Amino acid sequence: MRVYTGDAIRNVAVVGHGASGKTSLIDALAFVSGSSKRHGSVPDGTALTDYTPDEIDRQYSINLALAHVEWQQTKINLIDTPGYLDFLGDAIAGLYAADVALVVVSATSGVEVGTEKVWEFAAERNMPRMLFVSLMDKEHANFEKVFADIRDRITPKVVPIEVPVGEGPEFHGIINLFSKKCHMYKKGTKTGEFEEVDIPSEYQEIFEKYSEVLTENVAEVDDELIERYLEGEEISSAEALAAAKKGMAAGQIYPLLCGSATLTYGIRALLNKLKELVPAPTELQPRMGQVWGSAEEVEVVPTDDGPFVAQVFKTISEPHVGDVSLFRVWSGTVQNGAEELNGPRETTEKLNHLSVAQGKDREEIAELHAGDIGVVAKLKNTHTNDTLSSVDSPTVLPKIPFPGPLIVMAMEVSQRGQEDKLVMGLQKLHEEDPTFQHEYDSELRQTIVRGRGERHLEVIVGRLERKFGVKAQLTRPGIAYRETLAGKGEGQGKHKKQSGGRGQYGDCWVRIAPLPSGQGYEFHNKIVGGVIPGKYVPAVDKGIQEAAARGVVAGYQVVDFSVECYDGSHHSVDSSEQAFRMAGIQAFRNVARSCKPVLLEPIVEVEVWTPDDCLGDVMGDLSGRRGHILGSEPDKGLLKITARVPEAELYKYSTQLHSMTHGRGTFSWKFHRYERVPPDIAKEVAAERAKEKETANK
Ligand SMILES: Nc1nc2c(ncn2[C@@H]2O[C@H](COP(=O)(O)OP(=O)(O)OP(=O)(O)O)[C@@H](O)[C@H]2O)c(=O)[nH]1
Ligand SMILES: [Mg+2]
Repeated sequence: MRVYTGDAIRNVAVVGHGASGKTSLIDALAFVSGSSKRHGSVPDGTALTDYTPDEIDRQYSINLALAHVEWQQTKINLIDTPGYLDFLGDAIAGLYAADVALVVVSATSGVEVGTEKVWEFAAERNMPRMLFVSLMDKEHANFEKVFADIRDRITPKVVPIEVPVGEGPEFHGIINLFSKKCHMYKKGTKTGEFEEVDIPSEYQEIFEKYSEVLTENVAEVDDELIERYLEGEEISSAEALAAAKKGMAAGQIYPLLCGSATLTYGIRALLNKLKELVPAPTELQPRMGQVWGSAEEVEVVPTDDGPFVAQVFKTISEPHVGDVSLFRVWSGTVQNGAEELNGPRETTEKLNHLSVAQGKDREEIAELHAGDIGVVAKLKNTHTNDTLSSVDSPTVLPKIPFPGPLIVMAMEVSQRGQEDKLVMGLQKLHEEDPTFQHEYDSELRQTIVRGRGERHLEVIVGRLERKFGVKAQLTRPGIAYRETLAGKGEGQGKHKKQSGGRGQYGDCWVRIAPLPSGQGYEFHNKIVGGVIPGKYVPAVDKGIQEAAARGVVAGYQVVDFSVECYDGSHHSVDSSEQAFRMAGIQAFRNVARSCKPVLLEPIVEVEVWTPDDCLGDVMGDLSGRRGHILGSEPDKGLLKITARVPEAELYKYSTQLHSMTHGRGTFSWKFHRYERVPPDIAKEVAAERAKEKETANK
């Protein structure tokens, strides 16, 4: 592989809804360009960028993956991204590593939820975008309809620069609006070969209609051009193309192309347009970074001779290779074997075996220039989102904003003794995918895992087994219930044992009273006259806390109460700390029961975004989950509902919301406070807990 300088590089993230044909398109681009030896396919499990066992089994993309094509002295880096929203994190990482988003829209399904989502993310980053109508050969393909759909639902600034000749099984050519010529594909071609002909007369009208839209739109990019256009002057294809590039970079137009990855029709034209319309990294504005260790900002300029700055946008852990880091060079040039700095982790890393990736294959390369995308294995302590920079000019780039998790589950190992391996595996998987999180909850005694959806967590279970040999399963997560006391009480705790030799004697009297929510626990020593010697009072306190941790109603920790220890007695020989601790336990058990104990549950505040037409269903569902709706307001083109819902009722909510809103709804949540559980439900929780204890004791 030759070394490319920044001006001859293009970086394209291929994004879109699930099954829109992204992976197939990248495979076709790589094959037609000659950069890949075979034309792979997703159903056969041979696609260049769907190479992991997970992806081959499931026939859809799960991970971001890299490919590149060399086309007319230019290297086009292609980043394949998953369409399923469970794996949105990788789509976002792909967008952050690229300069242009190629949004793939199926010719039969048109704009879908995933299309809208990736469009929004690219828009937030102000990324230039182009669109590709895929699957043009498929039955019921309808270019005109998809174009209208994009215009109405995504952007009015979409401008077709190609028009298909025939659709579905009839699809056999593409009109190029810049060259005003038509490519007729050779039947049976495997590499997108075509014959260039004049536009067929029956397509003249369509050509003129679209041509006008194109010229008008690109002319508007340039004052001089629009003047000439309005005066009826001819605008050359070269001028139109240059204006289209400028307009695309500025977000004034979004070019639309079309084709079929299976038949390789339109693939050469797309390669040309990627080269011609996508800006080279060296043409881009500098990014802003921060000088490591100071608040000073620094421009990261995409030039070969600048100080080296690169960001890791994805890490993949491979069982026998260790971690593989995918990174984008934002400035400078890096040589194979160079030593670079990871400032925040206070480490330097040696970039041995510097490579570029073609699907699962890696090829070593002597150096990478500003704007290029590379791969390196076995970094010591560098993870997704870290910046590597030259030791002399330590820099940190802003982090990629990965979305937070939406679903919580518990995870158990199937075989005892694998717990440590589980933790290690989960940590590795978190490092390669920041949208996946895990922690051990010592109160629930469960490993809690969080992800973007059920499918996401199932994939994690699969990876644990394949990569780390840990068999695990997902279970329902426990809820951190609490208990508190609604009333006051007082009484005695006495521990007395006489069993030959030295006995045990502890005796205390306590008053217990509720405290306001969130106040915690207070202990007041009100002993007078040394009826309990000072050295034993802390033992009473300790005993009370121990008993409170075990609960009264259902075995959950009792919170928010105060204790006054006001009386008691002791024995000069038999009293001990241990005996007073036992007395404290007894006192709490005796008294708390009469203090109207109640069960508390965590309430979370959720924000749910839903399309208007699903509002009724979503509200109804929240109420059914014992939710209390606080209000709704328009937000981000949807309706945002704010509600408070018991955490116990939110199990698998993301799955339900997804199905109610056909994937268009999203939500986020945060802990609000503890509230009393209604009595009938409290009974069920207590019964459930008792059952758990019984099974645990068996
Ligand atoms: N007829 C036809 N089928 C295609 C074409 N491109 C892709 N397909 C099929 O459409 C299905 C989905 O294609 P993929 O390439 O996996 O789509 P994707 O966008 O990568 O999907 P995700 O990875 O799930 O986001 C596969 O069965 C492909 O074989 C095409 O041009 N024509
Ligand atoms: Mg795919």
